[in-house]
Order: sequence, then structure tokens, then C-alpha cells
Amino acid sequence: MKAELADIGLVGLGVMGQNLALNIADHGYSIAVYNRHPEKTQEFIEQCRHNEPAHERLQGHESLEAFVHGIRRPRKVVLLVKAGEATDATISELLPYLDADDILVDCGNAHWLDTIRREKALAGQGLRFIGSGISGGETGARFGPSLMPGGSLEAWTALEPIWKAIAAKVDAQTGLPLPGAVPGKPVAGGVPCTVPIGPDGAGHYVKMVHNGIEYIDMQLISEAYWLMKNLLGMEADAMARIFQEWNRGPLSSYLIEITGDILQQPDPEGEGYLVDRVLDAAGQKGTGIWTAASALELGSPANAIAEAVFARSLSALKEERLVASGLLQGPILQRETDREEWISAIHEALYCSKICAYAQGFQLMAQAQKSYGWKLDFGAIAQIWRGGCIIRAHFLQKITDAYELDPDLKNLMLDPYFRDALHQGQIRWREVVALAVRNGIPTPAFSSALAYFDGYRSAVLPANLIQAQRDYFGAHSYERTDQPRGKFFHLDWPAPGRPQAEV
Ligand code: NBP
Repeated sequence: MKAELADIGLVGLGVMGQNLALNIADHGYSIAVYNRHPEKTQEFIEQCRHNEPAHERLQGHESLEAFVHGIRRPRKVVLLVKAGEATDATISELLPYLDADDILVDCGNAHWLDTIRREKALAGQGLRFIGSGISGGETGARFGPSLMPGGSLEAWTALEPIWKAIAAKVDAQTGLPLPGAVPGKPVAGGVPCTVPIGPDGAGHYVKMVHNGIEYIDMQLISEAYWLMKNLLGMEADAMARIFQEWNRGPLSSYLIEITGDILQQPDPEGEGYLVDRVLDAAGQKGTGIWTAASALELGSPANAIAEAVFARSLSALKEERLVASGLLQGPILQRETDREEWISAIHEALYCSKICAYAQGFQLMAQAQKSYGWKLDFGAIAQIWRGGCIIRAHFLQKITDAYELDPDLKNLMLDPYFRDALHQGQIRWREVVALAVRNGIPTPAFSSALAYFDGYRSAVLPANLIQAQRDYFGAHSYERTDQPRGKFFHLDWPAPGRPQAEV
């Protein structure tokens, strides 16, 4: 008997691919799967046979041709392979078997310019392409990720039922993530954490900014931890309790929650806590770098996000830092005794810095939409990050509210809720940064977020001098404060009649 054609196909049975395939099957869709190394496909199907209620909806294939021909037309084929060349190679291998109107859905962490290029090239061949960001790691992929699809609306309509079914769900009233699903029993009801983001590369761009925000969120939390450890002399388990407490307030988020878990984890190899044995050299895969590079290119001041990337790079210079620590002296560290007061101040510093970090991420997306001709719905983007993804947080509901209140909001810091929070927290935020500086404890994210806040709220900055210098040595011209914007002047410096500086 001929097997029924599958509703959808998936290529790439790595960590994400296996979990997303099971999520899709759990929601009642039949799915054909294929992996470059066929033994992985066999293993996956075999494992599922024993453990997964939805295994009968999985169809493993060992040839690409059989895989493609096993999917109902117009086909939907999800790619979950390594981003970059592997994605191009996989698309090229699939092409001979695909038919007009089939839809490729790339869920890898692709660079948005690659997605624009691929969409254009495939459209020329009559195929549709969706670049869909996915966040939430393997658990998200399995039980409900945040999905950020970019592509034509018409291609989205074909994918929509499946994407809405498998995405994380949040409560319509509270915006809180609904309790997780269990294998075979998906979450029923709730608002799905996916919306069409925009054309071509928009989905992957928004996913990239999500990751950039993830970098700064993690850096800010690590700075809070480091201050409590060094300035207040707190042990890991005591800090775990603080993060657990913070997780019940405005900072409540997945990253704060897992930090509480991490800090109380004993070292399985010996005495003490595991966190104290983890080497302080952070890795990175590239999306943070892309976010910072895009901010630089677009002239969007995402300095705190970039600092978070640089902080990882600096941490990775472990051997150099070890040598430098014996050669470069800093101030003598003075422990603070008023623990409660400083913990509360660090909380304020973390919250205010987080507001600035998100303001930078949304400002960057606003700049990108102008450059790439997208029309992004920022309230909806914040909404689909409330569940499933790594940066999920209660706080995101406030961002959605802010854009609902003012869809043309120029900067999140200007929204009344966030403005009040910054006004309320800034004195203690400044005290925390000053204390860290006095004691020689690096807090690049707290400090750069504060510099962003102070820069953005300054009607006048010292850039007048920079413009004068540029005009002096390069005839780059300047505008005057007493003339309309856009009118440029140049002076043959030094102006006649002005006394020469002594050399
Ligand atoms: P894994 O490393 O677990 O799996 C990678 C997959 O890519 C495997 O199926 C592998 O096939 C396949 N692949 C490679 Br590598 N090179 C290939 C090639 N030249 N042609 C065809 N297939 C190739 O990665 P993962 O964590 O599952 O990530 C998959 C994608 O999802 C990546 O783009 C990643 O950026 C993205 N992503 C990951 C996460 C996460 O938390 N892990 C989150 C969001 C997005 P093989 O088995 O034959 O080697």
C-alpha cells in the first residue's frame, strides 16, 4: 500500500530538527524527515517508535528524492541545518526535486542578507521561501518555540496553521506563558508566539536582534551576580535566593529564573557550587556580532548590546588576563556591609539597564525597517517574545503596551511606564556604576547603558567640537545652532584675525 503523503517535510535532524519534528507530529501533522547522514534518521525514527506517542506521523527517508516526493504539494520543507554554506548546499540539493509553488522554510540562524538573496533567487525559479527565526533552544523546539517568519504573506498563509499550532502559547489576558506541553499532549488555546514579521529577511533580522538582546540580558545578569559576589561577598546559594526573589518582580524572566537554578547547583565533581568551577571564558556563535555590526552600519546607537559582545571577547582572553592580573594594578576592593541596600540598588541598576538595552534593540529594528523597506509591528514582536524564547519575560508585555499606546514611539525610554521606571531607579543605578568603578569591578553593560540613557536625554552633546575638528582637518563642514538644519558651513581654519595657538 502506498504511504500517505506527509503534510510537511523537515531536513536536518540535529538537536533542533528532531525536536521540531516531534512538536509538529504532536500537533497532528504528518511529517517526512531527512538527514544528510542517514544513520541519524534511522536512529531518530527508532527512538521515537518506543518513546513518542506521535511516532506514527513520522516518515523517515534516506534519499532526498523519496523525501521530497513523500510530501503533499505544494510542499512545505523546513530546513534546520547549519546556517551558511550548509543551507545553500541543502537548497541546491533539494532544487531538482521541488516543483513550482513549493515553500522552503529556513529555521536556521541565517544572516538576513542571505535570506534576502535566497528568497530572490528561489522566486526566480517559481519557489517560495520563508526565513523563519526560531528561539527557545531544544525545549522550545520540542514544546513551543517563538517563531519569527519572514517572507511573502501568501507563503505565510500556507504555513500559518502549522506555525501557530507548534508555537509557544501565552495567556490572552495576562500575557504569561501557558504551562508547558508534555509529549503527545500539546497546549490547547492561548495566543501563539508567532506572527508574520515582514518580507524576505525581516524574520531573520528580528531573530538576530532577539539574540543581540539575549547577549546583553545575560551580560547584565552576570554583572549583577559579580557585584553581589565581590562587593557584598555573597555565596552562590545566597545569590540564588536573590534571583529567585527577583523572578517574582518586574525582572521576572526565563534568564533570571535559570540563573537562580544555576547558582544553587552543587558541583557534581566535588565540594561547593558548580558555577565557581565553570571557566570564565564565554563563547559565541555570531548573531551578537551581527547585531552589533548591523547597528554600526545603520548608525543605530546599540552600545550596550555591542558591549555585551565585547565583554564575551574580553572574557575569552583568559590566558592574557591571567598575565595582566599580575601586572596591572587596580584599586583595593572594599566590601560593602549594607547588603540589603546594595542588593536593592543592583536590582534597580539591572532593571534600568535592561530598559535601555531593549530600547536599543527596538531602535535598531526601527532603523533597519527604513533601510530594508519593511514595516515591522514592534508591539507584536514583543508579544511573540513573551513565550517560548530565551528572552521571554513579563517585561515584554510592557513593551507591547507601550507600542499600543503610541505606535510611532521613537524610543522605549520615552514611554510613560519606562520613563517612570528610569526616573525612579536612576540614582541607585548611578551609585552602583560609581561603586563598581571605584572598586575596579568591570560593569561594561551597566555603564554603557547608563551612558546611552544620559546621551539620549542630552539636548546638547560635545559633538559640536567633533564637527569643528572634522571641518578643521578635512573640510567636512558643519551646521550652526543659529541656522536651519541642513545648511552647511566651512571655515578655512584658523580664521583670519584669530591668535595662533602656541606650539
Ligand atoms: P546541530 O549541530 O545539532 O545539527 C546540525 C544539522 O545540520 C545536522 O542535521 C547536520 O547533519 C546538518 N548539516 C550540517 Br552541520 N552540514 C550540512 C550540510 N553541508 N548539508 C546538509 N546538512 C548539514 O544544530 P542545531 O542546534 O540543531 O541547529 C540547527 C540550525 O538551527 C542552525 O542553523 C542553528 O543556528 C539554528 N538554531 C539553533 C538553536 C539552538 O538552540 N541549538 C536555536 C535557534 C536556531 P548531519 O547530522 O548529517 O551532520
